[in-house]
Amino acid sequence: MHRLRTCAARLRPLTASQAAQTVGPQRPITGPSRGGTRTFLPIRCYTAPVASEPFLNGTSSNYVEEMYFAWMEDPKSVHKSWDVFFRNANAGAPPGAAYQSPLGLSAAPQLSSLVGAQPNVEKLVEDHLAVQSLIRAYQIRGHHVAQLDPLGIMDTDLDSCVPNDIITSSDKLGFYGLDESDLEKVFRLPTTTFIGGSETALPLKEIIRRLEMAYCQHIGVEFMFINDLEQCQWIRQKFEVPGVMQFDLEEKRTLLARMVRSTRFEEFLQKKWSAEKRFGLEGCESLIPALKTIIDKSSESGVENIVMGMPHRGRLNVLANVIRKELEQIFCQFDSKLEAADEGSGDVKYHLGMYHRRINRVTDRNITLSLMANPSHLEAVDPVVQGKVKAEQFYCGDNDGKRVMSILLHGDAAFAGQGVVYETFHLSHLPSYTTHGTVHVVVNNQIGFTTDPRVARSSPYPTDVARVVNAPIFHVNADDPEAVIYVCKVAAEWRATFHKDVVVDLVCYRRMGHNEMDEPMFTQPLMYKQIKKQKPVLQKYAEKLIAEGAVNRQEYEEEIAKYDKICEEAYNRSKDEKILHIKHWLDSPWPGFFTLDGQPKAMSCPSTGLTEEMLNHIGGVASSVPVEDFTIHGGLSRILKSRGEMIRNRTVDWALGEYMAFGSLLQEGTHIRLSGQDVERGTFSHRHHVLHDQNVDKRICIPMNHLAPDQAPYTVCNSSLSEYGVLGFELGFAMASPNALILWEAQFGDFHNTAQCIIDQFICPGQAKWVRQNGIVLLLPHGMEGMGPEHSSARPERFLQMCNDDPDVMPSLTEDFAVRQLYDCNWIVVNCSSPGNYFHVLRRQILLPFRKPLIVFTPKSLLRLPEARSSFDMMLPGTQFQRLIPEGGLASQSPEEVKRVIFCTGKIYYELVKERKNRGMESTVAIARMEQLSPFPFDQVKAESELYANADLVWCQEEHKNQGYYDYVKPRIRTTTQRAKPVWYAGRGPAAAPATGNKKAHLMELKRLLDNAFGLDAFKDQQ
Ligand SMILES: Cc1ncc(C[n+]2csc(CCOP(=O)(O)OP(=O)(O)O)c2C)c(N)n1
Repeated sequence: MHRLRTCAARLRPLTASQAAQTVGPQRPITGPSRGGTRTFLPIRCYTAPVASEPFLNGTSSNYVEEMYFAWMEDPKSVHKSWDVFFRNANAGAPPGAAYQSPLGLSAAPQLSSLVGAQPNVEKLVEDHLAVQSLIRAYQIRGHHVAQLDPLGIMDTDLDSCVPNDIITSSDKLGFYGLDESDLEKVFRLPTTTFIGGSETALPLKEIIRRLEMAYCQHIGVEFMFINDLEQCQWIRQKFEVPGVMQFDLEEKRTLLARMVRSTRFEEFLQKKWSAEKRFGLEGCESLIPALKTIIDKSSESGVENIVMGMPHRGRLNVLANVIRKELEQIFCQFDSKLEAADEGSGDVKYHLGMYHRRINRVTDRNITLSLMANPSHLEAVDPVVQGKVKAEQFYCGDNDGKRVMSILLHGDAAFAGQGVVYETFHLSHLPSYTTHGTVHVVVNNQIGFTTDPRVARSSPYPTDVARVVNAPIFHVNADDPEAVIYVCKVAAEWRATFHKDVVVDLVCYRRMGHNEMDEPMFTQPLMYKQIKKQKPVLQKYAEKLIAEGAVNRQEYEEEIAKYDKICEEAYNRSKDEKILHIKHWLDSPWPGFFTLDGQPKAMSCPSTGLTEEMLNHIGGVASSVPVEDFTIHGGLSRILKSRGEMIRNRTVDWALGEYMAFGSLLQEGTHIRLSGQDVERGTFSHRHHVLHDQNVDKRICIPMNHLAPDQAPYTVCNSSLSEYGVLGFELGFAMASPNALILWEAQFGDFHNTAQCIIDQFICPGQAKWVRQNGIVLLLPHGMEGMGPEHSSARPERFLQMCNDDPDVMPSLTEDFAVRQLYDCNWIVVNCSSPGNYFHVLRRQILLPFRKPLIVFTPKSLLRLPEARSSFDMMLPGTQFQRLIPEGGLASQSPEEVKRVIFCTGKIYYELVKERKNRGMESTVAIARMEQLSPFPFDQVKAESELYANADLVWCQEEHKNQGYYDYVKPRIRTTTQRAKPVWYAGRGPAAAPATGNKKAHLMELKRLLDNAFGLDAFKDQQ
């Protein structure tokens, strides 16, 4: 009921004749429309001065409403002057004429004639509501009829229906109970529109025309789903205020020059290398000025560092004309005879990244632009960019994203199809993951390779995914460069104002097919017939400016000749390039970390041990609550108490081992960030890095941040339930600085497979492809504990299969072998059997003079196994990570008596030790733990197997034979022994699933594998 209350003075329409006197030039109500039916003719001119009541304004409207409703109930209940006013208004008095001075002050005779006109208040209310609804309809659905497709053949929203409530012909006024006779009537405008400019009332015809102008031309604005009034008002203002999209001469000329560069760059490449794939930008040339506008505007609002991620389309153009990579560096990439100066595979030219710091010419301010290298996997780079941006913000203290921001580019098919887009959007508002707004730009060429949108997505627009985070979406016809630039300005301002994501959907076409070698007529014949007829956008825009007199033809031609000359000269210089330096394409340099030649400063690793004092100090923090008046849960008190006891006994369990590593690194100045699902407490309730006050909501304490006043900060954050997005994010975070330990923990190790793309495309081959190192740590809970096929295996076989060390070549065992093989490897894979060794490997990750990804299979039952504790002695100065822990018991004292050496890794070690004891075989069977699986500890395996000359060699694992480590270790152990002995297998048989779901079967399998491991005759048949 209340919603319908409205101010009478606003309702009152002018009569047609009155309106005619006050309103500007008459316009035709309908004009040519798309398909002959859809829209009015746009006319960019706004003049409609209308008088208003002197005492009515936004602030008085509530009061007037009250008066009006009171008057309706009882005219005598209000002052006489209001009575007269409302009578006059209802009788059709125009705005400005309904008010009369109170009776007695002026004569009243003329009033009676108006009052006598019999008010029809109901109709008044209805008409007003109708106009309000109509305005709202354009705001909500105007984009459905906007002319977005430059080709004019597609419905960008995949729906050719015209909404009933958009007035595309005068007969549709009936939907609102209005008709043509109402068109000239003047209506007060609600506060939720800005189409009036400085005017508060307009004739209906003008209202519709202005709504047409704002919402149904070359820009389609989708924003009314945003549930924040201020933000909706902001957008309305940006698009509705008459004349808001005006460009001055200088802007037009700059825009033309940018269009020239964008267009001629592609033409130059096409001319020189017509048989090369480059994924050109033809059909969306306005992308370049679009990006430059976003950058200019953002620089204007204080942004100093922009990290970009983008797919193949137009990438070279962006490198050349947005980031300003030297053209010769780009052109020489086309020369296949160039020799690579760097190790590794390198990558194709349209995947490489880039980092550049320069002066922004528009703002005269410094700006750093980087484009992240990315794999072919579309959208995979999105979360990586966000992580990098978050890190850059974090390290420069940019807490609200005012100095560092991201721009993400997308293809329409990929934006709609790839789930990681959604996962990335969902990070955008989370406190530990937000980058305070990203500008997304979609190159919507209305096709994905050969597939039409109608069979590629179910959502109307490719951009609908952005609606989940209330991001406004600006669709724009990319053949209208001024419209493109305008929405880009608004997008950058939106980001600077609200620090939220925003999407610019550049609706364009693809002139050349998927790439330059492709024949698009096979699959989209009609579309491409139209494309062949389509005048290039540069030509269209140049003709428009020439017609307007903004430039003349000669100036335009000179601009083209100038850029062509730049390209030609760079091309000549590029012929002198003999060597291809992938390092020149580095997106994240780490100044000071390497020597000037890019080499590690040393080829050694200091001891990773700590003083007893330090261990005690960190242990003290780990077992206490370092703030006053903080009530923790009783169960947690017991945990902290038992931690205290362990510290007094000079031992650590898994959680304390981790605490010691983190705590010491923090005190040494290394920032640590641990992210993943439920990491704050730990999935297995062992970590408890965040304490929660039991009496005060959301009051927390992170003891790790109370170690020392000058320590580095510790970030521990529960993530959204995403692996692909969050792992990508952390990888990006780890790219920003080598002086931080960034860890991502999977809830259970097997869940890493939903982040496989990040692992396969970035983590494993990142350095080989893009010469950039990364020290990210993956913590993957792993272990066969009778929990069924899920949650058991972190799939070690997959990580090991992707290690680059040669199984068949025995490396030369130099003094620095251990560190050198770390330097040469693509990643490090470990499965620690003790918290002490876990402690060392974490610390080694930072103390090494280079960075490699570290994959850690972490335990579950070992977290609480008393045998799996480590003494302080294992962690004191001089101690270090043990790649292999040799047999240290009875067997090692008389090695010649030993009949078998069992090599194993991880948790099975404890089962083997128990079984050996039960069988009384301590002097006949040696057990060696391989803690670092890759790079393979050739030297130590050699030493251990040579020590037991009379023993056979067994690899024992609890995983199935086609899984786990066997296929990786077997050929390498054979290589260390020069294939003198077989490597027997004791473990589960091959299987499709990682584990049985039946607990009894699980235990049977375990018994069988232990029987094999200790049955000295078990492999007789296989000899
Ligand atoms: C994850 C992924 N799946 C498939 C492909 C193969 N592929 C390369 S480009 C392309 C079409 C992409 O279409 P769109 O996102 O609209 O970008 P456009 O090429 O049209 O610019 C496909 C399917 C890929 N690169 N990545």
